[in-house]
Amino acid sequence: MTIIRTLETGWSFTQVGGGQGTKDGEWLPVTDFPTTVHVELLQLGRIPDPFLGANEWEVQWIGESDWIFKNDFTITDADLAEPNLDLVFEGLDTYADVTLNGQVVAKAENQFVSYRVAVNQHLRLGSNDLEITFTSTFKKGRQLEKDNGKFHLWNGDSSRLHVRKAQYNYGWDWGPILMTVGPWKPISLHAYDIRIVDTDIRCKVSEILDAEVVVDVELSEDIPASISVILSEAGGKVIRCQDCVTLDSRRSQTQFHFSPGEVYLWYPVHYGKQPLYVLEVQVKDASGRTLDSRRERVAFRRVRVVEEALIDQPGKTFLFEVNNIRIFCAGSNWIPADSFFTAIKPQKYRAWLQLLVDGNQNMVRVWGGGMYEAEVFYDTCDELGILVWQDFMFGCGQYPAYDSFLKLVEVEAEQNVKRLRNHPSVVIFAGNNEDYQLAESLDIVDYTDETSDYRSTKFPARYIYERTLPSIVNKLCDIHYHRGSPYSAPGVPTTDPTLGDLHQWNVWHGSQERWQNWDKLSGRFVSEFGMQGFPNIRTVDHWLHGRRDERFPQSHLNNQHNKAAGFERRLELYLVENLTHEFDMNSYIYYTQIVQAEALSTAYRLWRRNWRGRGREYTSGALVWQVNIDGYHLVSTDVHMEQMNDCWPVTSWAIVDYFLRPKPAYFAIARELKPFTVGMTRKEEKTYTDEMSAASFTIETILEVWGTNSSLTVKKAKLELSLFELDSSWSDKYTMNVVLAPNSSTELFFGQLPGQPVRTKLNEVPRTIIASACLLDDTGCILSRSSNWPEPYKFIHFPSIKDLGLSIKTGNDGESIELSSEKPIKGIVLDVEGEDVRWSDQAIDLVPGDPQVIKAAGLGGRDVIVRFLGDGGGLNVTI
Ligand code: BMA
Repeated sequence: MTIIRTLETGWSFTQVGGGQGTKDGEWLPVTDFPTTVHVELLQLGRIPDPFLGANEWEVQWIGESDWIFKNDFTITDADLAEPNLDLVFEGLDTYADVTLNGQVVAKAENQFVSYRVAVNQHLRLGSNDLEITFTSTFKKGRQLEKDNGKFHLWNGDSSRLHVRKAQYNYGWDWGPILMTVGPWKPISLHAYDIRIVDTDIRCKVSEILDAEVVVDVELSEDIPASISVILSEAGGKVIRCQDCVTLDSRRSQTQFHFSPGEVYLWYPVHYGKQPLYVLEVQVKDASGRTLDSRRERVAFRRVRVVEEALIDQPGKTFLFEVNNIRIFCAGSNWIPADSFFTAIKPQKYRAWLQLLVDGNQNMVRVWGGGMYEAEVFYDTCDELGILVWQDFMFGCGQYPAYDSFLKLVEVEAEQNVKRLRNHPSVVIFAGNNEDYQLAESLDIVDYTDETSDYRSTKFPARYIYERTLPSIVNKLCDIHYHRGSPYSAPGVPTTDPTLGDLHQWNVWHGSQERWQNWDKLSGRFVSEFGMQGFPNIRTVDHWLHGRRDERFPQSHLNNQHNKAAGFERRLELYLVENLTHEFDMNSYIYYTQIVQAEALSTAYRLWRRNWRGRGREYTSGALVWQVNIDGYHLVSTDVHMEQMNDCWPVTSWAIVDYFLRPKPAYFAIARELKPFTVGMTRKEEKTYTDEMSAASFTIETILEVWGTNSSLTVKKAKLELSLFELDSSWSDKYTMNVVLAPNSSTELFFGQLPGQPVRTKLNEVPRTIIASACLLDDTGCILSRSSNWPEPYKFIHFPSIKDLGLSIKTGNDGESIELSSEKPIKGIVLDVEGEDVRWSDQAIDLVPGDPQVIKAAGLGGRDVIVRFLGDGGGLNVTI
C-alpha cells in the first residue's frame, strides 16, 4: 500500500543574497505550508499589505529576487526498506531547482504541473535535507523572451508569454502585479511496492440514457496482481464489484453496463439531482494483500455541445445539452479568487460557488489567464450542479510554440485533463482566452489555412490550439474541445455572432455601444460581456486605509484600485448618457452600481428571450465578466460575508466584491434568471407618411412583453400589466392569462404602449409612462416582476421626495423590511451605517400597489439608508 507522508512542517525560507526585506543568510520560519513568499513575509510583518493604499508598488522586488525554501525530514530503516520512495511536488511556482542532500533531483519550470521524483538512491538514514531554489520568474521570463522573441499581448508584461505561470500575476485590467513564488501545493514522500499510475474512467450515457462505465487501469510495474473495481454510492453502498481483465503487461480493463435504475443521472442545478458515486480500484497480490488503491468520484451524464442549423436565422446553435435536455447557460466568468492561491481556503470556494447558485446561475467559466482551479472548486461544482467551462491557461497573447515551450504545454495539458476529466461538472475545454482575437487584431491569422503546421507562421500557437490540445483532450477523455473562447468555426473570425461563442465587449470596450442595444449585439453563446461598477463603500474605505482626504472618485488611491485602461472615461460615458448624477464618493458608488445593474440585467433579459425553443435557440448562454475579483485572505478562513477581510480591493467588472459583498448587479441578474420571468422592452417606431416629406411622420411607442420558463413543462400563469404616469395620477391595468412554453421564451404582447399618444413632432415630449409587469401563478404568488421606464433616465423629471409616499417598515424581527410607495421609484439600493447587512435583493423598482419585502440579515432594526434615481443625493429614512 502506498504510504504518503506530507512534508508540511519544519520549513524555512531565505532570500538569496538578502535584500530589501531580509538579511543575507537569514532563514525565516514558514507559517503555512504550502505557501508563497508574499504570504509569509506579510505574516512576519516584513512587508506592508500590498492591497492597502498603493502598497502594491512596495513589494515588486519580491518577484525579481531568488528564494530558497528548505526542510529536513527523517528517514527510518523501515522507509529505506521500501522498494520505491518518490518525492511528489504537486506544484512549484515556477522555476525551481530541487536538491536532496546536496544532489539536484528535479528542475521545475511550469507552475501548472506536478513532479514525481524517485529518490531512493538519494535518501539516507536519519535527517535528510531538501532545498528548493526558486529563480525569479520575471527575470527568467525576460531571458526567455530575449532568446525566443518578443510577441504581442493585451495585459501584463510580454515576457509572460514564454512562462507557464498564472498569467494574471503579471497584472491585468482588474488585478495587481504580484509575482508569486514558492512551493504553492503540497509536497510529500510516497513509499510503495507498486502503484496505480493511471485510471482512465469513462462514464458513458447513450442517447436513450443507458449508462455504462469502462475503466482502464495502468500499474507502475508488470507484476502478478489482481485488480478489482468497486462502484459505490456516495453513502458507501456497493453497486458493482468486478475484476479487471489484463490488456497488456501493465494495463487492465473492466466495464459495467447498468440496468435502468441501478445508477442515476447527474443533472445541472434546477434540472434534477447531482448523484455522485465512488469508483475504487484495488490492486492485490496473490495473498490478498492490498498493494495500492485509488478512489475517484464519478457521475453519469450525457453532455453534447450542439452546433446545428437554426430556423429563420443564419449560422448554427452553440448550446449545451445534458441528458438530452437543452440548457440555457447563464453564469459567470471566474478569475482566481485570490492573488495568493494558497490563502484561499475550501470554505471560501464553497461560499463563492454557493453565491453563484443562489443567484440562479448554472455555469462558470474558468478563464484562461488564471489557473486550473483547486480540486475543491470542481468538487463543489459537481455537488451543486454548476456546469464548468474550462479554458486552458493561455490568455490575450500571441503565444510561442517552440519545442521546449511545447513540451511544457503537452505535460501540462495531459496532467490537467487527467485531473479534471472525471468531474461531471466539466463540460467543455477551450484552447485559450481571446488569443484568436488578438491574432485577428494583428492581422496574423490566415483562416483559409486549415492544414499547415502553423509553427513557422506569426500565429504559432495555432499549433497548440488546433493540434496539441485537441489530440490530448480527445485521447484522454470524452469532453468536448473548442479551439478558444471566443471561437466561431474553422475559417470564420471570432466576431461572427452566428457561430460558436462570442465575447461581446462593444459595450464598455470596442465601439462603446449603448447597453440598450444588447439585443442587436447578441451571439449564439455570449461567453463574456460586462460593465464596471464600484464596490461597496466599506470596500473602498478598506483600500483607502484611513486616508479620508482620498475619499473622492478621482483620487489617486481610487485610481490605483481600478486597473482598466480608460475607466474614468467609460464609467462617465455610461453615466452621462443615461443618468444625472452627483459626484461625491457615496453617490458615485451608487450611480456606477446602478448603471452596472441596469446594463447587465438588460443583457440577460434580452438574451434569454432569444432562447425560443427547439430550432430557435438563437442565444444559448450568457456569462457575465466577471463574478469575482482576485484578492487575498490571509487570516480568517471563515466564510461569513461580514468577516471576509484582507482581500484585494478594486473597482472592476465583478458583480460581487472582494468581501463577498454582492453589488446590486448580482441581484438584478438573479431576478432575470429565475425559473419564470417576465421581460419588457420599448421601442420607438418612426414612420414617414409621405416619402417626399421629412416633416410628416408618426412616432409610435411599442411595448413588447414576453415570458420565460426554464422548467420542462408548460406553465400557466397570469400576467398583470400596470401603467403609471410619473407626473400625474393616471394609471391603467390589464390582466391576461398566459401559457409559457417549456424551456423557452414566449411572446406575450406587442403593441402601442398604453397611454402613450402617437407623436407627430420631435418636440412633443412623450408622457413619462412606467410599465410594470407581474407574473403570478394560479395561487396568486408572484413568480416574477419587471418594470420598464422610458430611457434615457436623465430626461425624467423625478417627483419630489415628499410626493413619493415611500414607506419603509421593519418586520417584527428587525431583519426584514417592507417597501411601498405611491409613485413609481427606480433603482432602490439599501444600506445602513456600520456593519453590513445581507440583503435578499437590491436595485429594485417599486410601483404603487405592489409592496416588496426584502430580507435583511444583520439589520438588527437599524435605520435604513435608501438611494434611488432622483433622490437628490441620498435619503436617510428613519424607521
Ligand atoms: C476580457 C477578458 C479579460 C479582461 C476582460 C475585461 O476580454 O478575457 O482579459 O480582463 O475582458 O477587459
